[in-house]
Amino acid sequence: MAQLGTLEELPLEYREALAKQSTGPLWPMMRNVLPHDRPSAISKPHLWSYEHIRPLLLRAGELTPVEKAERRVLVLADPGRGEGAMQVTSSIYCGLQLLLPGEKAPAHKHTPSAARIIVEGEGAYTIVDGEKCVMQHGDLVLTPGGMWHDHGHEGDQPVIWLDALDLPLFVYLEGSYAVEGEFQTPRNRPDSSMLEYAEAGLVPTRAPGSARAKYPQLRYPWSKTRAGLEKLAAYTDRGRAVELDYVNPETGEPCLPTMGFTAMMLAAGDKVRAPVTSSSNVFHVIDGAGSSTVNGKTVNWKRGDTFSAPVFSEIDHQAGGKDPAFLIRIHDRPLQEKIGFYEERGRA
Ligand code: 1HN
Repeated sequence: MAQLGTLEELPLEYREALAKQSTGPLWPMMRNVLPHDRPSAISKPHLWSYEHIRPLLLRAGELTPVEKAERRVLVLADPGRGEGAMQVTSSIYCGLQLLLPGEKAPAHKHTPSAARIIVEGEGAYTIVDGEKCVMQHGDLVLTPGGMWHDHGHEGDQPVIWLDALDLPLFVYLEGSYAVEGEFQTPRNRPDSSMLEYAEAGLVPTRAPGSARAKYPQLRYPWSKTRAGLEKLAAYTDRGRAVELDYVNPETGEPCLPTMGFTAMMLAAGDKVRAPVTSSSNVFHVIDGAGSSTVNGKTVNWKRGDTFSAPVFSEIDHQAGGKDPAFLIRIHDRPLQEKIGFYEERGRA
C-alpha cells in the first residue's frame, strides 16, 4: 500500500486556510476510516458478571423508586468507549433492568427496537400494543420500534432482565426519540406464541389479501427454544455450536429489522471454533457454564453473565465439563445483510 502524505507535511498557513473554509485533506485521514483488510474495532471484549452486578442492581431498587427512573437499569458500558458509554458494541445497547413486586414501568414507544431476555424471577409481564407477554427465565420478548410497551410485576420476588436495543444506531442516525403514554389494558388472551404460533411450521389461515401483522410473534418462550436446541444437538457433530435463529414465523425473516437473536447450545465439554463475522456479538448465558476466548482474552462465564465480542473477533467457546451450556447471541447480522455487507471468514 502506498504511504500517504501526513497533515504535518502541509504548510501551516494552508491547513489554517482549509480549516477556515470547514474543509480538510482526505489523504492523512483516509487509512483511519479505511484500514487495510478488516476494520479496527473500537469496542473491547468484556464480561459483565451477574454475580457482581446483581447486588448493585438490587441496591438501585432501594435507592431509586421506579417512578423516578421510569426504567431502572444498569447500562453495560463498552470498556473500549469508556465510562458512560451507552453501548456494548458498535450497534448494540444492553442493560440489566430491575422490577420489584408490585411495581409498574409506564408505557412508552420509541424509534429504536428492543428485546428482553429474562434473567431471574417470576411474575413480571410486558404489554406490547395490548398483547400481554409473561416473562419467564430465558424468554425473548420483543418490543419493536413504534410499539407501545409497559412492564408490570405480579410476583413476590425481584425480576431482572437483560434489555437489548439498537439504540446506538438510532442515536447515530439522529433518529432516537420516545413518546410517553398510558398504562395499557391487555387483551384477555395468551400471547401469540401460545396460540397462532404454538407449533413450528403452522400459521393461521387467512382470507386472500388480508394483511399479516408486521410483528406477529412478540414472545419466544425459552422452554420451546431449549427443546429445539436439544433435539437438533442429538444429530449435530461435536465441535460445532448448535444454533437456532429467532425469526418472524410468517416470513422467516429475522424477528427484528436490525438486531439478530440466535439461541446456542454447546454440548458438555465441547470446544467450538466460531467463524469470524463482520457482525458484533453479545452473548448472554441462559444456563450452564464455560469459557470463551475472544481475540486472545479468556472469560469464564456462568448463568446470568453477559459477554461481548467486537466485529471480526476470533472467538472460541468451551462448555463446562458435565452439562451443556445454553446462550443467546445478540448480533447485528440482519442490519448488515440489509446493507449488503455481512461477511464470514474461515479460521486458520
Ligand atoms: C427502554 O424503553 C426500556 O422499555 C429499557 O424497558 C431500556 C434503554 C434506552 C432507551 C429505552 C424499556 C431502555 C429503553
